[in-house]
Amino acid sequence: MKESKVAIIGLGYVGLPTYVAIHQTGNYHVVGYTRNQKRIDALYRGLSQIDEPYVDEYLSKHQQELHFTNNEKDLEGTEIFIICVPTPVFDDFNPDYGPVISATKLIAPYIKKGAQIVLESTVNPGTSREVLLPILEERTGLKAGTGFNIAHCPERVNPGDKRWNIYNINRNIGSVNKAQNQKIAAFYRKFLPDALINEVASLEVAEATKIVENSFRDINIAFVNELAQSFDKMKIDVKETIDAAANKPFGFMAHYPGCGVGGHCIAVDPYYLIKKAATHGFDHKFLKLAREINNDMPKYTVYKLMEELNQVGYPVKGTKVALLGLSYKPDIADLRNSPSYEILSELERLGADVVIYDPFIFDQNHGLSTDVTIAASITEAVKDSIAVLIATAHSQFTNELPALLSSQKTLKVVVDGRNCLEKSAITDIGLRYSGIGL
Ligand code: SAJ
Repeated sequence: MKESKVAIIGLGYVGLPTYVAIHQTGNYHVVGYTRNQKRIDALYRGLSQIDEPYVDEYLSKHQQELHFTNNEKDLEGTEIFIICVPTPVFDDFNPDYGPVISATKLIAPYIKKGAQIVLESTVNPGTSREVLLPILEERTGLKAGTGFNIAHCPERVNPGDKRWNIYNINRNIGSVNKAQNQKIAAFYRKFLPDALINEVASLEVAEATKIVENSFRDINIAFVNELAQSFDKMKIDVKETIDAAANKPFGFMAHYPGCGVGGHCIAVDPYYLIKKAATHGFDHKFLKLAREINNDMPKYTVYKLMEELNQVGYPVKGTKVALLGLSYKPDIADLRNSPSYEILSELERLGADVVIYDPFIFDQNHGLSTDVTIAASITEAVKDSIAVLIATAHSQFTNELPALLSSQKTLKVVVDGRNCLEKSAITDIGLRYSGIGL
């Protein structure tokens, strides 16, 4: 006899590993809800569409026991709801809680006394209490804390990471009160190692933790991005400097400069804190400055290209440039907030003749304008190019480019937006090389 019925709302890179982890205990009837019927069909065929091979393997092996649906009636009888939907930002960088609010309204009719509602999506401190709680109390007629619990357990999934996953990443969890938090923490310890689950004092501490850890990363990246610009002028190798500083056994954590900060976490989360603190009269000047520095890196990278082309007598206008890499991080197909798009629009603004290649972007829905040339191979992309601009440190680029570029007759310049090639390997074949701070 299965124990509680658990519903996972949202079946992306957070919801699916959570679904699998709970399902594989064999103790719960787990329902995975997504509105997208195509996604449901793919999941039943063992295609997770997230970069976690073990998930696809599990889905394929347990096809008969899975339950994915877009019929909300299937949520009937659920005792534990886990919301794992996206929390993007609008163009003005205000958080977009649309998906979270829709998910909350979806589950409300199925919440019975004693239910647990866990929000794993990244939100501003205060959102669970100020946004979710009123909706649920009003629509259920129950009181949070006694009728049901709201918990926040921020996700820490790192897309494509081969080492860190849901089974070995620590988790913080906070609720409307301590007794309820102990209950939901006990549930998490049923499908994750006990030691990973840390109960914190409140919803707000749990929400703030995630924003703080990602803002920490953003400001550290901004620090080395600013350093790279300063060291470019002083002709000091910033990568070598950071690597040397990193041999200090305490008090230093290496981050590296690049052509920009992409993704759905680091590039986005600081804005949550900036916006929330502003409503309480505090101005996060430092976080805002870090975001500005990181957002300027695509333009700085194109400026480096202009400088290098200038040295070989080529204007950007009309010059063929191979833009290598669309994904925001290496060896995965994830375009969200990728700096490559800013680099492309700056190159187009300057009139460059751009050809793009990314080994992970096969299908056509990459959001590029139809008149952009997309090469089918790296060889096709660099052929007849005067300049190559690397925007993503895909393994294929670091493995193949030095040899490939040595045979290119027209090539003059390599701008390495991820400092992923050895400078000498490029200059030794007679090409100009510019990195970010190298
Ligand atoms: N980046 C730099 N320099 C760095 C590190 C990253 O320019 O030193 C750039 C990357 O190129 C990328 C962006 O920042 O465009 C984000 O890179 P990321 O490695 O932080 O990757 P994300 O966005 O997938 O971040 C996730 C986060 N995980 C969660 O939110 C659960 C983040 O907290 C992790 O620290 C990060 O993975 C990680 O360490 O890989």
